[in-house]
Amino acid sequence: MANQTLQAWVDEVAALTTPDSIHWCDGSEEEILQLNEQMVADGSLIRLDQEKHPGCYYARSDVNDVARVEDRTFICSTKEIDAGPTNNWMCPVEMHERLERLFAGCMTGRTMYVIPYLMGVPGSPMAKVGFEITDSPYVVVNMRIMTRMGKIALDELGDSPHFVKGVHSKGQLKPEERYISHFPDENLIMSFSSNYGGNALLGKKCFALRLASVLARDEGWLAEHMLILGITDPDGNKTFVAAAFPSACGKTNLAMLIPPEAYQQQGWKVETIGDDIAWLKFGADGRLYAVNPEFGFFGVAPGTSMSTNPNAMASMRKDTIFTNVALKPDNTIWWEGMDGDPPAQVTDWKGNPWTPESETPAAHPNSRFTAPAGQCPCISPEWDKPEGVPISAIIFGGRRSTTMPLVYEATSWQHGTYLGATMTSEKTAAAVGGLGQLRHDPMAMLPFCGYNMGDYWQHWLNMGEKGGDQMPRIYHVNWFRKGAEGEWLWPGFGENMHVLAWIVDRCKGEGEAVESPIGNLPTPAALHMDELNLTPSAQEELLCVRVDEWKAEAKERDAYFKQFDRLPAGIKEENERLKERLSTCRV
Ligand code: OXD
Ligand code: MN
Repeated sequence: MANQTLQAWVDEVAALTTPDSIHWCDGSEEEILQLNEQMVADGSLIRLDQEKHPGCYYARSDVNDVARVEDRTFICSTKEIDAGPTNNWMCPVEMHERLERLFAGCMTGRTMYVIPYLMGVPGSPMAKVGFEITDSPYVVVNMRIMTRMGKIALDELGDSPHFVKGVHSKGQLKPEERYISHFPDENLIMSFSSNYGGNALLGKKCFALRLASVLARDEGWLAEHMLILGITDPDGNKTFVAAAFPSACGKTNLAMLIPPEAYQQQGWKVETIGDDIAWLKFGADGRLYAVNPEFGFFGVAPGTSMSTNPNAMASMRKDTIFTNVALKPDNTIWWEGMDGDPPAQVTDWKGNPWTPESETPAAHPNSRFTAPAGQCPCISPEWDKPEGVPISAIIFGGRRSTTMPLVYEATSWQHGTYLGATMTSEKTAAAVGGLGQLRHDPMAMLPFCGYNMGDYWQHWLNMGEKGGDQMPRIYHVNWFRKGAEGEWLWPGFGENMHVLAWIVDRCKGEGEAVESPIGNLPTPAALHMDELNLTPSAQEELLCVRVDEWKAEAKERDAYFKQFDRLPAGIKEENERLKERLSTCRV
């Protein structure tokens, strides 16, 4: 082993955790086959029907370990103020002591796997190397799909001492021993007692968002919870867009959108670059470029079908791991919302018999597929360009039943940053607890920002200063507004193309808009609303800005902002301006 820093760290972790053996992962096909075999033999994986699902496996997690655990996730910066009011903080010395007690001897009787992986495209100035040490072979096979793993990362690292360290043990999966801890000053992640993707696949949320956001602040770039897509318009021009939505709000669906027939005929096309994370950096031309640092999709399964997202269904046609979905007697899989009628009988995600009469879901609402991104039929030819793609627009969105119109446009980068900072959404199953409650989720980064949220907003404002008029335009969308009877007003899915096309038009200096107190709204004609089967009242409601609702929203924002000691002046200013515009506006 040429890299002394790496070897010394691996030795240190092995001395603490005392595994029976150490396996350095090379990321080869044979290695993965052998690990899959081993897990099938010990019962932790089930091989699916290999004709219908070649190379695919099925896993069930512990019933108490099915989602990210935000109350057990910690940012252990030296000073508490640097974690800020939205993160759990613990003094790094104390957290190290606590974790050392838990990790001591935890791999006895187990193999310790050392996973070298790369986040980003090889040779890209944005690529970064990480190592995950784990005692979970399930983590290894998932990391092989989600990251560029093995020799490629070792080659990229060479003898550099700069890499992100991750130590993971599934421990005994006791919830009270669960800690997802980040040490930004040491470039270190330590995760104990969970085997769930977002807590255990350390390249994803822990590195590519929480630690990367800190690196991005220090190095002048952005690490964001954003999908990236390329939109080809009828002139054949491609516009690249990044979009941030809270977990389980349709990012994967939007990233793989198929335009409605009428749009396709005009020449519109959508391609995927990423579905969850974007790293954005200034290019030599001064524009903001984005790369998807991941290599796979870790998508929510329920609701995914040939009608809602055929591209996702095609992405998982082979070499995919399904976790916590339902298993059919013929060793194929099922989940709520899949095409066709529910099967007469399945085994549910807990391993119990299930029929359509059962009162609980067959698949856990946060059950997942882990699929190679390269298998997506609409993957963009630019998805692995080392320099990334130039971003023309950034979209923020939340799940809101009321108040938020279908789409509106910020009038400046500062105003757009304010739109991101004030994002709120109804909670989903991607994290434990509070389903359906409205919560603030700034830039969809609430669970993922590795430092003080006020400083993070300031960093966004600083990026805007630097980029000037080359910065992307910023939008806010809401696919989830409901009518008086609780019905969805907007059809969503492919029809979201109406909104994307307007955004592309705006980026080209076209597309009609009207001013409102909250920002610029499209006219119904600019959205081609008449091509949809919407009632006149739905049309109106979707683009309606109710001043009374917005005054209540602004009041609530005032209260929300009080917790931030480091609220940037630019955000405060936009909040005051909004209130002023609302107060002079006639209802
Ligand atoms: C995810 C999440 O898994 O945001 O992408 O929870
Ligand atoms: Mn996500």
